[in-house]
Amino acid sequence: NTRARRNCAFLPLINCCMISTWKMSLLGMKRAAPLLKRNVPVHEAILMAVKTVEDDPAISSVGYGGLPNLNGEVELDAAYMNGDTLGFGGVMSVKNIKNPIEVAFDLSHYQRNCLLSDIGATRYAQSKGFAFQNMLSPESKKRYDQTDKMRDSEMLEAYKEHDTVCVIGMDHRRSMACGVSTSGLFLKMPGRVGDSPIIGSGLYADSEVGCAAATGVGEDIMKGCLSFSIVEKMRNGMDPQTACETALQQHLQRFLRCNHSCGSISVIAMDCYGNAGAATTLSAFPFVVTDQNFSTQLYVASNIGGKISIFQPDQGWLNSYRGD
Ligand code: SD4
Repeated sequence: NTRARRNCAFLPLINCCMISTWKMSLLGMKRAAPLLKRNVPVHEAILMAVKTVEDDPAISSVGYGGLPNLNGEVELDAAYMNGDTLGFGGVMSVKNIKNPIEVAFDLSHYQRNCLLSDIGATRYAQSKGFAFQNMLSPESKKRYDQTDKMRDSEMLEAYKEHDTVCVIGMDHRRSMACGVSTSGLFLKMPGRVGDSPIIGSGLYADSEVGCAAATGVGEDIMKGCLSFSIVEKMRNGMDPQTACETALQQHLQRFLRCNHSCGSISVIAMDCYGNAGAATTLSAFPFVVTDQNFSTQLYVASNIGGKISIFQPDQGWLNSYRGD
């Protein structure tokens, strides 16, 4: 394909089959890669990667042990989008569902009632036999107890450089999909919903074009429908790296024009040729890529003075990294 070949020359990330947000997704991606190698459908790989993060008590922003809301409860958002059918499912503000991504995936098979919140989502998950558990780990309770709750709610930021896990994948049939899961912003107001389960904001998937996903301050991501914006740029011929950078840049400039300060935002994307891209407002946004040889590597996107660079971190960089 000429378009794919022409673009590849400019891209640092080519021939990919999965891309995910944050260093915390590395183990899940390493578990998912052999599944894709065995030609399983893409959803199995995505669920494996996201569930690994949800289940890890050491990861403090997704699933078990997630960041509590203002009431000290872990309240989770998750979503899944099927790029072949445009099927979308999501759960918002759910408590005690062990793997919200599984419920979101299940809901993505329906044409109606596919985005459920709070009690309705919980009853649905119970009726379908999904696993439940108390998602507040001793560590997340300790973090909550030790934090001053009187902070200005208008100033809430993404938590210490890691938050939502977003996984984009493409299988051997070139079917694409995306799954995301998060506990959202630390000390958020109960019932607050971020970008993650909002189609077009936290994620978008179209196997004819590509997928994109976002992490960061959800209220600010939603104002630009950033994931859809990136996919539309790819639909119009942009490679994923340029699409990520352009969408983010345009969004930041729009914020500037109305004097609205913007919280941190990072985005990833992959087109239907296996080219990938990432952009961020941070000086370091680690992300993970699995290539078509099923080798999984950590990369870093860095924004210095508005210019994005992408590199593979060496041991020295990893030793000094204080994020996830
Ligand atoms: C939210 N976007 O709920 C999520 C949180 C996140 O880095 O990704 N923070 O707003």
